[in-house]
Amino acid sequence: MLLRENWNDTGQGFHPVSAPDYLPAAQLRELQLRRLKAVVERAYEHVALFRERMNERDLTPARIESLSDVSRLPFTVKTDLRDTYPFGLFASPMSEIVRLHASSGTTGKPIVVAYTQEDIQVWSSVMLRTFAAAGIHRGDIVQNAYGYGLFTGGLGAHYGLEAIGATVVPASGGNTDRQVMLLRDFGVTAICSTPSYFLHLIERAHDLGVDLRDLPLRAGIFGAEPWSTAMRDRIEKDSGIKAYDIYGLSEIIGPGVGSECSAQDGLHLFEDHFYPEIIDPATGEVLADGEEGELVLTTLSKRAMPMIRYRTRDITRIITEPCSCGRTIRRIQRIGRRSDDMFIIRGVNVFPSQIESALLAVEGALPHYRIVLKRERGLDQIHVEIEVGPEIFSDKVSAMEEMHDRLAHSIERITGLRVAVHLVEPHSLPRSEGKAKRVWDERNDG
Ligand code: DLL
Repeated sequence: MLLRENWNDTGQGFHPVSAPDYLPAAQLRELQLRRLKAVVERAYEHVALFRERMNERDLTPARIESLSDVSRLPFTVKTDLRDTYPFGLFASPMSEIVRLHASSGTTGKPIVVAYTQEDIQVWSSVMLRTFAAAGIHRGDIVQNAYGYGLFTGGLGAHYGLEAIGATVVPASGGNTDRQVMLLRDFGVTAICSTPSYFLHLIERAHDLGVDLRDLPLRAGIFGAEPWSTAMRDRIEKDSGIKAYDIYGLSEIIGPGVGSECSAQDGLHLFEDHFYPEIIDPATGEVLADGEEGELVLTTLSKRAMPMIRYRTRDITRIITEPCSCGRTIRRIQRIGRRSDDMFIIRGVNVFPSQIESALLAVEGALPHYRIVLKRERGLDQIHVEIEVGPEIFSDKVSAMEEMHDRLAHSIERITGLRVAVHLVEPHSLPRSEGKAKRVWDERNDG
């Protein structure tokens, strides 16, 4: 199959060499331009919404002559997918579409995404490259605890793992006690899940008398939600594994847009398939490499559903410095926040990730928290509930007070805001099996 030709025997079993990760820049740009022209033509020909927007701008595909011409193309946004629900942005006839996925989001109709046979091959190959970057190879036994189903995580990871030749345990999300049993009994060496679900697994394993540090488990491939570096440190310390960040979104392909390598210092973007730009989210203006802004992606090879200049809402920056791993594809900084998850409290902009970092900077705070926004006497207030270890609860009131003050100060230092901190007992907050819900906005509840 297509993927085999990327493999070379490195002497340590079969390792995919993933040639596109190491393309010289000029060759990569040439490939991107060729693919860009083709995808713009395809979208123009088959997707009415895109054609109309091009026509409004007096643009034709022939006017795209260089990579920088991307910035002349119209943006695509999430509501475009909702407005054309379910199949309005498809560029292939149903007879060529072999898979549909959907992402529910928080309100209204889901967004639907489609794949042809070729799209599935590209997806498998970028997931193969993802796993290769995290050091996964033949002989690894990988428990895939991303949800199988309409969510792209489960099947996306599954195909990549099979392509690399690892043994997949398709556990899907949930049924945590059984997950712990499989991890232990099957000698699992790597796991895929959301970082928040893995935290739950660590905790449940501990309750069941299993210390993950004693198992052969050595790597986790975690994504689908923001997680701070403080959270990564906790995960690595409590489980003894290396925790790699992977990024992606349904609209673009699912997981497999970018991933960390052994350097764990930014995520390599699979630029040969996804063309990145960083824009100012307020003005839409393209920013220079290195500047922080909203990530905009153009799919260069997607057939069933090409996405032109899709506004991800994810905030990051492009890292242009070469990576110590030798890959030439560029990196993006880990995504800590989205332009739409910010809340404004008494005039101050706050991101949930800032609160997470502040909390986890305090020793004794457990990585289980939630942020509740309330309106009290006409003023917005942030309440933070956080679990703390049993030793703090069983101790004297003074230990609780001291902990409370340290957490409140840490948040104030980072956000500039005084917030109401509530210490709660271990296990008292809801656990997630997929993406964690961190913020509960109760400002409009009565
Ligand atoms: O979450 C695809 C995925 C599955 C990625 C498994 C990684 C692993 P969606 O459900 O469409 O797709 O959600 C996409 O999740 O725009 C980000 O806001 C967020 N997200 C995904 N990965 C990360 C990450 C999948 N590593 C949305 N860090 C994206 C931060 C992430 N946020």
